Formats: sequence, C-alpha cells, structure tokens
Amino acid sequence: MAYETILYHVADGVATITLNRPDKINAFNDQMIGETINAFKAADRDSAVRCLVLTGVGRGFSSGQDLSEFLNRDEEASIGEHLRRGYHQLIRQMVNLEKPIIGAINGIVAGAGMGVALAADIRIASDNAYFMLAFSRIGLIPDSGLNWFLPRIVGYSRAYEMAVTADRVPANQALEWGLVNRVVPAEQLPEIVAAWAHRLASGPTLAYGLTKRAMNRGWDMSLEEALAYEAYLQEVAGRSEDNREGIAAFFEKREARFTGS
Ligand code: LHQ
Repeated sequence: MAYETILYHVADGVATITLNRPDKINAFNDQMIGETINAFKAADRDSAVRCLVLTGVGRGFSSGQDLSEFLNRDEEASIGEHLRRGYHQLIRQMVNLEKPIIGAINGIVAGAGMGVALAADIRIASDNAYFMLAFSRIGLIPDSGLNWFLPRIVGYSRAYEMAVTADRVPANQALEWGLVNRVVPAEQLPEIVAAWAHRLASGPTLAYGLTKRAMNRGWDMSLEEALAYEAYLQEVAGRSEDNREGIAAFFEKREARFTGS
C-alpha cells in the first residue's frame, strides 16, 4: 500500500512506522491518522512482523492534532466524532495488537501525539525530547486516551499538573516520572532502538503478546479475576513451541531459538 504521510518498512521481523509530516512536527491530519491505522493493521496481519517501532521524521515525534483542520471549522463539526472515527481506532489498534510496540521518541511530543506515544508499550526517548499536553492552551481537555494512560503511568497529581499547566516535561524528568523507559543521546536513538527491536523480535513473541493482553486487561480486574485470567493465558503460553524450546535450551545450556509460535 502506498502511503503519503507516513513511511512503512518491514525488515528482520520489525515493522517501522515513521510519521512523516516534519514541516508540521508530524501533526496528525485525517490522512495521517488513517494511514497510521492501516499500517498498524498491516503489521498486525503480517506474521513476519514480531515487533513494531513508531517514530517520527525531523525534530518531533508528533505535535498532536493538525490544528489547521480546526481553524475555520463549521458549527456542525463534532470533535467527539473526530476522536471516535480517528484517534480512538488508532489507540485501540495499538493496545489490542499483540506484538510489542516501541515508541522511539525522537523529539517534541504534544497533544494527541502524546496519547499515541503512551499507547506504545515501551518508550525510548532522545535526550532532546519533551512531552507537553498542550490541550489547555487551546481550551481543551486531554484526549486520545490520555486521561486513562497518563494518571496510571505518572500518578494523578503529576498528570493533572501536566494537563492544567501544559508545561514541557523534558526527557530526564519524563524518565524520572516513568513516562519513558530510557533516555539516550539523540544521535544514537536509531541504533539503540534497532537493537531493542531486534532483541524483542527474536524473543518468545507469543508470550510477549499474551503478557500485553494480561497486563492491559489487568488494569480493570480484581486480584481474583487477574489470577484466573493469567492462569488461562499461561495455559496458552505453556502449549507453545517457544515454551518447549526455552526449557530445552535451559537444560542444554544454550541460547533459546524462539519463533513466536
Ligand atoms: C503545527 C502544529 C499543529 C498544525 C506545529 N498543527 N501545525 C483532537 C481533536 C480535535 C481537535 C483538537 O485537538 C485534538 C487533540 C490535540 O492534539 S489538541 C493539541 C494540538 N497540539 C497543539 O496544540 C500543539 C501546537 N504546537 C505547538 O504548540 C508548538 O508548535 C510546539 C510547542 C509543539 C513546538 O513549538 P516550536 O518548536 O516553536 O515549533 P513551531 O511552533 O514553530 O512549529 C513548527 C511548524 O509546525 C509551524 O509552522 P510554520 O509554517 O510556522 O513553520 C507550526 O505552525 C507547525 N505546527 N504544531 N499541532
């Protein structure tokens, strides 16, 4: 499929989706939301893909919604409908996709771009990146799942502070708050992310996918429900080739060769 606002590339088990509207710091217009959803669907369907990377071209990951689409909107335009048709599908697609997604945070992250970044499973940020909620500066509330993701990741008070001040949270503070897993020198981001992606794509990816499902569903479960659900999913993992191979490799004192099956 030909994309115009993103780049999509698959190599060595890793699908890389690159937001590509650098003159607007990768602001999401309708086309880019649609193409990003389609790329995630393609990576989901492709059994050769075992790990995904989401990143951006230029000095930002994403500045959020392309505000030019809302500058002179007519009275009938519904932001709620825009969210339901676009961002909600994208966020769901990412969270329900049972393959690890690495957000390679290459710079500025603002507004809905932050919701998309937080829907990734692991975030590795360049040292010049910053996060900014931006919404309150234009009289809006956080959206794109941010009211769900952000307090769970950083705690309510930090999340609320970010929402009402719209202040920038630089990479080092983002690391301290748990918004990102690692901060790396900007020039080394591509190679460090590639090493992470290779590592994950060579792992027991069926188990990685089930882990993602267990942890995401677990947010809304009681302990009893979570115990029952993980026992059920462990039955599935326990019947995998990777489980057999992992145990054999342990006793043969060698590296396991996982296939994700
Ligand atoms: C942009 C944008 C942008 C268009 C930079 N749009 N052009 C959902 C549903 C419906 C409605 C509304 O919202 C939502 C969810 C949301 O995401 S709301 C939040 C939307 N995002 C923002 O409010 C952030 C707007 N951008 C900024 O505040 C700044 O650009 C930041 C702080 C991100 C970066 O500042 P600078 O480094 O100083 O760069 P800049 O402002 O000079 O931007 C570079 C260019 O990119 C510039 O264009 P120009 O033609 O002057 O070079 C900006 O107009 C354009 N751009 N963000 N979201």
